[in-house]
Amino acid sequence: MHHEQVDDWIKEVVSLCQPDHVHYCNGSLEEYNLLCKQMVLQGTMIPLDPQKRPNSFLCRSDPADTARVEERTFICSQKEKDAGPTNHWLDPTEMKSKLLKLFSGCMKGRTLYVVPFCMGPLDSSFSKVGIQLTDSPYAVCSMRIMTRMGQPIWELLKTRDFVPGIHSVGMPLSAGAKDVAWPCNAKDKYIVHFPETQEIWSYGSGYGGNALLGKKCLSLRIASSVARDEGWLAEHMLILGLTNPEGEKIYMAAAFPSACGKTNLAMLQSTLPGWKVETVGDDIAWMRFGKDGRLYAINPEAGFFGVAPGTSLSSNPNAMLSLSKNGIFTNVALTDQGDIWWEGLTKEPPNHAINWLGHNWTPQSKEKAAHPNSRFTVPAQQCPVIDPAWEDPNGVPISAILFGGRRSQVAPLICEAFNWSHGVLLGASISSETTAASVGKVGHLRHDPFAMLPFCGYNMGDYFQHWLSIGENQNQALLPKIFYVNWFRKDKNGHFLWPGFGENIRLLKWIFERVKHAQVGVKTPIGFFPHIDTLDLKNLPIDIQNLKELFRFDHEAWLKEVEEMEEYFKIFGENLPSKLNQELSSLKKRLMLSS
Ligand code: OXD
Ligand code: MN
Repeated sequence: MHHEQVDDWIKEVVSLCQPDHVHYCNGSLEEYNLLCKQMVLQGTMIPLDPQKRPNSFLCRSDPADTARVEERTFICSQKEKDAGPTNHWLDPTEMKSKLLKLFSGCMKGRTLYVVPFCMGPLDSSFSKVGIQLTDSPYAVCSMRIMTRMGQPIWELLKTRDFVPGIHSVGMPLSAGAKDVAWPCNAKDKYIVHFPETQEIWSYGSGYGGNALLGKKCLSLRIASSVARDEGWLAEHMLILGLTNPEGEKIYMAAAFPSACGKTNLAMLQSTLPGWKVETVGDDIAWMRFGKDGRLYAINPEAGFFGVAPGTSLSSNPNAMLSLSKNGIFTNVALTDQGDIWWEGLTKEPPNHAINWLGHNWTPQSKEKAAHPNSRFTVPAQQCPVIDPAWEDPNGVPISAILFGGRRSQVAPLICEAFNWSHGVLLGASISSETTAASVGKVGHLRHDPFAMLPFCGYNMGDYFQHWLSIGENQNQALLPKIFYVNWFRKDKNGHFLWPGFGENIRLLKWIFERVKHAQVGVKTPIGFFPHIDTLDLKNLPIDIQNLKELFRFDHEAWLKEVEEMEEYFKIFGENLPSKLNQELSSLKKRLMLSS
C-alpha cells in the first residue's frame, strides 16, 4: 500500500472495528512502561521481582490460545493453485467478506493501537515497513521488542510503501463489561494473508506468530512471496558467525522447524577452546546475492521470541544472560520469590510455584509448570554474543547453509550435499517430529520442506523451483555449501546419541574446515560424510558405538525414505520442478548401485 493511503486506511479500519480509542504508537520507553503498567492493573501482566529480573513481566495466556494455529492459517491468492497443496486457501473475495463480518465492531470497548514497524535495520535496503493495527497492548509491547517500532518509521513512511496488517483478539467489550486478563476468541481464529495485495488480517488470537504480525506473517509468508517475484530468499533460518582460534570468520544460516534448537545453535557456547559463535538472528533470514556473487543475509527481527522450556545455563547460557532484564515471559511458572521457572531451567525444581495455568504447583503435580510452548521475548542487543555485524545494512556473507530436523531414526549426524541442486533436495526432504510450537499432536513425523511448511506464502512446488533457479544463475564456486544435520538421533532405548548443545561446535568446525580449506568428506549415496578422523572429538564424552550409530547408513531405510519422498512429491503435481525429481531419481540410482 502507498504511504499516501495510510490515513485513509486507518480511518476505514477504525470505522469497521469501532474501537473506543485510537492510539498512535511512538515506540518510546515511556509509552512501553505505561502500557505495561496498564496491563499490570488489568491482570494481563505480573511484574517479576525487580531485584532479580528488572523491568520484566509474566503473562498467562488463555489456555485456548497458546501456540500458532496452522489449521486456521490461510494464503488467499486469486488462484488456489498459487497457494499450493501445503497451504489452506480460500477465494480472496469470499475470505474478505468473512473477515469484514468478523471484524465489524470487534474492537468495541477497546483501544486500537497504530503500530508502525520496520523489519530489518532502518538504513537497510533489504528492510520492509509494516503497520499493524491491533487491539492488543501485549502485541504492541511485544512488537516493540521484536521489531524496530515507533516514531522513526513515520519518517520512513513518507517515502516508502508498507504492508498493512489488521489484528484483533476478537473479543469486543459491551459497555461497562469487565475485561479478562488474556482476551482472545476461543472459538474463531483466522490468520489470513493476501500475498498479491500484501495484506495481513489476524483474528482471535493474541499469541506469538498469530499476533506479532511482523514475524511469521510479514517476514515469512508475505516476504517469501515478494522474494520470489524480486529474486531473493525469505527463510525460516538462524544466522550465526563462527570464528576459529586464528581469528578467521565465516557466517552460516540454518533452517530447522520450530522448537528444534535454532536459538540454541545461534547462541552456542563452544566447548572447543578458541572457537566462538556469535548471533545475527535466531529465526528468520532474508538473503540476496550481492554484486560480488555472494549470498548476503540480514535478520529482519530485533528480538528473540524463544521457546523457554529446556533453556538453561547449561543448554544455552547466552540465552539465559539475554533474559536477565526487560523481558516478557509468557506461560512460564512463577516462583515464590517472584521469578520465573520452567522445566529444565534448573536441575532441582522449586518446591512450589504457580504454574502457567495459575494453579499451585509442586514437583509432584501432574500439570506442567510451564506450557511446552511457553516463550521469552527479549531485545536481541541484550545477547552477550550478539554479532558486531548483526545490524549491518548490507547483511553478512553466508558460506554455509544447514538444513535439519528432529529425526530419532535414519538421518545421520551430518552430511554435505554434492552441489546446490542436491542441496535443494536436502532442504525439500526435511521431515521432523512435530513440537508444541503449533497446536496439534506432538511427536509425529511430518514433512516440513526447508522448515517452511507453515510459513511459505505460495505454492511450495514453485518455491522449490525458486531455490533451484536462484542457485543456477550464480557463480557455483561462490554459492554457500549445503549441509544436512540431525542432533536428535536416538538409540534403541530412546536416549539421544549425541550430546548436542555446546558440543555441536565440533560439527560447525568441520563445516568451517570444509568451507575454508576444502577438506572433503567420504562419498556416500546420500552425500559426503566426514572422515571420522577429521571430526574433532577430543574430550567428547561419547562412546565409539554411539558415534558409529550416528553415522550408520541404513540402506533399506534410505530406500524406503526415497519411496516415501516420491509419494510425497506427488502432491505438488506439475508444480514439482523436474530438476528436483531428477535429483531424487539420481539418489535412488546411487542407493541401488551401492546395495
Ligand atoms: C516461532 C515458530 O515462534 O517457529 O518462531 O513457531
Ligand atoms: Mn520460528
